[in-house]
Amino acid sequence: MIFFKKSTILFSIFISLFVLNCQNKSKAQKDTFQLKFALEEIQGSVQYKYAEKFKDLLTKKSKNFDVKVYPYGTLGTSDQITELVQNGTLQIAMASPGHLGKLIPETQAFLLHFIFSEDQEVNKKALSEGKAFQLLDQLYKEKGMKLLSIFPEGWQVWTANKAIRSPKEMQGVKMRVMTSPLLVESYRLYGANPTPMPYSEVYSGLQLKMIDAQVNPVFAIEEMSFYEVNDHLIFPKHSLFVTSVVMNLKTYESLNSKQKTTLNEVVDQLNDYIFQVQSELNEKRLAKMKSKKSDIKLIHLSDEEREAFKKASLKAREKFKEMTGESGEKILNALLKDIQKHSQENISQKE
Ligand code: 6CS
Repeated sequence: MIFFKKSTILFSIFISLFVLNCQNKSKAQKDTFQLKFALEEIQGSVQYKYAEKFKDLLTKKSKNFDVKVYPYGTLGTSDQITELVQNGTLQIAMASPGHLGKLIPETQAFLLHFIFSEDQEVNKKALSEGKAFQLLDQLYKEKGMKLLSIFPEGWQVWTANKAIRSPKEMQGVKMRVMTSPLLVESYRLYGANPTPMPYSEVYSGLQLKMIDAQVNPVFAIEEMSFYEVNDHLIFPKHSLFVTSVVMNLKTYESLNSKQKTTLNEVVDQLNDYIFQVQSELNEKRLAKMKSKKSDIKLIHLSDEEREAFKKASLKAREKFKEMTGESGEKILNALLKDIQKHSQENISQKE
């Protein structure tokens, strides 16, 4: 069970910053780039496996880098971690649009429902190689961060204390969502009562019945034990969990061109690796949950059932445009175009 009190979080931030500061001094003397890499997820997660592999590949390729990984729970919430990257206390972090949308509203394009392909290979390509990535790079820079990568961590799945197969059954459900405002709008359109809160408060929120349901990929539902306090797992295939990897802009700019190339090569290499990892982890963790809780109820929505949610979700695209104006519209159009392009490529490759 995961449960962090606010005072515990503040205390661990204080301690961590103290430790980070001491490390900074000793590393500066050695003339090595000390990259402190903070995660929004705990040990063993998709983000953790990414960061460990990043560390392994980068430090093998170059003696200029030293990487220290800080899993979730050691430094603070997603918002706090992002702030620490912006101000240079940390050098690298995961920044998921589910929270980052408050700072860079355009990243909420990735939160829209029913825009991704059912073929995950297509989504992976559209996220990592697309025009949307290039457009977002500039927006991240304006917030003091270099966008290194965007990748999917799996389908979003609902856990709930009852079966939900239609917007009717979603009426009034207190659904915990991440803190980006578009998520609140999206679940309101389904008739739910969306409740934004940090990741660390979800387990106790479910346990104390402050919320009825939450949404996350399978691997996270298992490692955060949400299935212990919700007995229905509902697969609507309506949205993907997407994250971005960010670096403090000044740190990135202070690298020489060889160091930048090394870093970018590692990040490129990680795209295939992490895609494989998330796919395996989501599959294995589902089996693990089923074996630990044999009466867990799995519900896969039919095409017809998904269609009813899709219909209800369409207004969120207008909301997104209202929130982000022309720049958001450009990014959404680029993303949709890339998804379509890669879908067609994949279909013709299979023929
Ligand atoms: O639900 C959340 O807030 C979190 N879920 C995952 C899978 N990763 C990070 C994010 O903060």
